[in-house]
Amino acid sequence: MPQLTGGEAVVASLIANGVDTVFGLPGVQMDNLFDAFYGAQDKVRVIHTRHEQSTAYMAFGYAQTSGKVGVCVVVPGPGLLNAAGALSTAWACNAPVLVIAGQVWEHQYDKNIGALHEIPNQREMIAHIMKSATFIQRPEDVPSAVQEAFRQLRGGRVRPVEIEMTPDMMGRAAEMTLLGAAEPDASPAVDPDALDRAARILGQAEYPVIMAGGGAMDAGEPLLALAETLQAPIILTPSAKGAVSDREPYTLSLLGGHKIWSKADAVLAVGTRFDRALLDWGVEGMKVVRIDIDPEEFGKVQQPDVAILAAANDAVAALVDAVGKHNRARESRVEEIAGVREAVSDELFEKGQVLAEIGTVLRQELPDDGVLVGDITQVSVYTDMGFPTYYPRTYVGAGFQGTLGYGYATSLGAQVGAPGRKVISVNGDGGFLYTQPEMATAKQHNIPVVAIVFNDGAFGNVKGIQRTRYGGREIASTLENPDFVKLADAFGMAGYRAETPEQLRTVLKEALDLNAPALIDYPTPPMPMIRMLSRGKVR
Ligand SMILES: Cc1ncc(C[n+]2csc(CCOP(=O)(O)OP(=O)(O)O)c2C)c(N)n1
Ligand SMILES: [Mg+2]
Repeated sequence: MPQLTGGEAVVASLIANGVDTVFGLPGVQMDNLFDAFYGAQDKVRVIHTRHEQSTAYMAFGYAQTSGKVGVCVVVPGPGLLNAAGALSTAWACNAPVLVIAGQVWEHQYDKNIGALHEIPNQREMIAHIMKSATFIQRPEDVPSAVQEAFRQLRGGRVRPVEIEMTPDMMGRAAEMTLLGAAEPDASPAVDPDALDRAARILGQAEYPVIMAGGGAMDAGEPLLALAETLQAPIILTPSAKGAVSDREPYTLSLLGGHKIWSKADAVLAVGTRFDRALLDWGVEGMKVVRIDIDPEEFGKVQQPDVAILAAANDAVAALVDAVGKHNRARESRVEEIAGVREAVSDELFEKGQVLAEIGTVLRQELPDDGVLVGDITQVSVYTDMGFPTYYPRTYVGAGFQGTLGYGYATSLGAQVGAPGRKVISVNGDGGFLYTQPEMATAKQHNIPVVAIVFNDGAFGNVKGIQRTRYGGREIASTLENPDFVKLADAFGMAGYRAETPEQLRTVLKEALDLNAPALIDYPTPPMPMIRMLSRGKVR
């Protein structure tokens, strides 16, 4: 049996699970672990950031574009807390992020004596936004603990997972048996009775629609086949963008979905919390079929008529077969859906012309397999509804967490997870400064993201609300910004300025061609506010 330190065992177990990149920020309690990474540099790339939030954002972005587990490493206490906003974002997006946190020394553990970086009940505190959080007590427990973490990260409803360890245990050697890669649990079998009831509802419906969320990201093929069979539009939430290509004639954004909702008499909701429809649009009188891997989702707001507990791909594929015998004769809805899509783009253009023009430039300049990471800014509100997406995992958002400032660091991880492809990071001037110091990380690790900062000198969303709903009583929403082009220069990257969509096109082309990190400052008057366009009761 080999003798390994706890730290070496962590590294060996990560490698056994196919990890070749981690995002971390060291400190004294992590020195034994980082020393183990030192010895494995030919197998694992360690990308260090300037703030712990960015280790977790990068792990999140990496997971979102690669579909693999993103790993981050942080010191205990403030390090882990610094990462918590990012981890809550990974939680919201069901992203497989493994966070490896330190602890205080063993003789200090759980004593609440004010040891360096000590916070009471660290494990319990972070557990609320983790699928599991585990204190690993002995070096020899590492292989099984890491394997269990990966089992959880690869099956069922995916959520971030935490493991933590004292520095003593990372440094102590013990005899142990290393384990192979974790096998995910088998997905639950599709219940034939539920399947038949669902097929009957959908097949008999006059106007069935499909709504897909992030849980349907890998179910694109059967979703499209089902849409064709039922002539049903597929409403893709922002988290599902790319699951089915927008080149297919059946996809609709939330705004398109909102427009057709009153006509629908049955809905199949796949891998989505479905809150927009249940709480906001209304589903009275509509038959509801839900597919989810998490049984707790079904009854949260309203009991569905049929609930199918299964992986999205399995259940939708089974439905494609099962619907046949119940299905009505159907005329093509393709033309009607095309009309809705046109009405959506007309409305978006009318309500937010400059956003639509910018969105068009972004789509035309970003290759089809390129990745757009949009922070919480007006341009992203537009792209959520109006940015055609062609491949899974090419459009990254913050999910229900709406985490301002998640974008830039996330885009760097997204780029590491999608090497050789183009990545554009869309930011407001407010959100960008959250993780702006990671320009140093982009430069040091040569991560060629092109960041655009839409610079309206404001927390524009907040200011707009203060203007329209609070009688112009503006407070805490005006921003005095650095010169972003000079900032790019200071970090040793190319900086550009554009003030119109056409200027943006010119400099974006140039920046994307550099294959090096770059920043584009886009000074702008207040942007149109289109946030509410897909909201409101329909029935
Ligand atoms: C963590 C977090 N803090 C605060 C907010 C509230 N918030 C939403 S948008 C916004 C302003 C964003 O400003 P900016 O990034 O400049 O984008 P703009 O609206 O100006 O386009 C704020 C403060 C949030 N969503 N998340
Ligand atoms: Mg702004």
